[in-house]
Amino acid sequence: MRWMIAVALMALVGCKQQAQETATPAPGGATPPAAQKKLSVGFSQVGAESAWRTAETKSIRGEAEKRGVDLKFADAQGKQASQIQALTSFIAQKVDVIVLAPVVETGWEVVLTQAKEAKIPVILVDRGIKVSDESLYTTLIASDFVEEGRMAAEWLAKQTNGKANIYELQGSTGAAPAIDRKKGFEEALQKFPDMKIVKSQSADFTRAKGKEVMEAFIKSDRDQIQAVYAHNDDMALGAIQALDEAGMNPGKTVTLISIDGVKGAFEAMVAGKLNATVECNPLLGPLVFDTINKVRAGESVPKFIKSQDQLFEQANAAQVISTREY
Ligand code: GZL
Repeated sequence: MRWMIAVALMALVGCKQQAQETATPAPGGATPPAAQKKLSVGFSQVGAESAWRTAETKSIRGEAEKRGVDLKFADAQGKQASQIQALTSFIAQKVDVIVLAPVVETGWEVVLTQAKEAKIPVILVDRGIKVSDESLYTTLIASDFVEEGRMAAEWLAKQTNGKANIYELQGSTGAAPAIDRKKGFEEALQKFPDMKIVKSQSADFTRAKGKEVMEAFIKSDRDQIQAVYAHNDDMALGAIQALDEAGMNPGKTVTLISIDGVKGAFEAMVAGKLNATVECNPLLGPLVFDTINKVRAGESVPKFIKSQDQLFEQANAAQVISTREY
């Protein structure tokens, strides 16, 4: 009996010894590349609803490729349930980090608690969330949508000498950019009593819905429409199509301002049909992976890493369009 225990102990020591040998770094201290485990990141993306969104996806997937990251990508097609399913799967696969572009602000506590219990850091990109426990995510990398809304309102007030009937195309219901771009716009408009939002409706950040909602506005209020505020360029481009088809001269008799700064918006400004757009940078790939490296190295990162935004208008669109990366 004793000999069996001795044999078992020797085997145990042998395994430990053997384990130490494989973990012992090669000469020069570096772990052989083959033994280095690839960083694995689970990325849950909203969908592909706009040119901005596809530019963001391209930036994050391209940067992962460049850095040799094992990126597990899930397109939720605009459904929170699909995002929650994707995060649950990432947790089961024991990814090192989760990157989430949350389609809406609420309903994340359960799945993010599971990620926290699994000790998987969560990085939010481009949209924020509302949670009672802010430790459920490490940081948010995004633009300041309230500021974007304010910039749009200030510009429109100047452009229309503080007097306009405004028709608003809102983004997806419950999404942080839709909520905050509306909030910022309305806050700034308080200084201009003759700037009135006459009608406001969601067109879900898509070009098709933007055209549809604008057609309805034209049908009911044709002669009142003086300005359009769209929460993104895709909806503005749909509205321009509807205004053109109705013979209403977008960019001239109807002033339009939107947000994102995608190539299509610059083309519309050069064509004189869109008056201005507030850039919201989607090229977040490098910043996302630099932030992941900091988090994994144990460095502290701010709770909100803000992208800088800039307003572009027809006057400077022509000389800037060739420099646009998305
Ligand atoms: C903004 C992003 C918004 C864009 C839209 O960070 O969440 O969603 O403005 C996109 O184009 O659909």
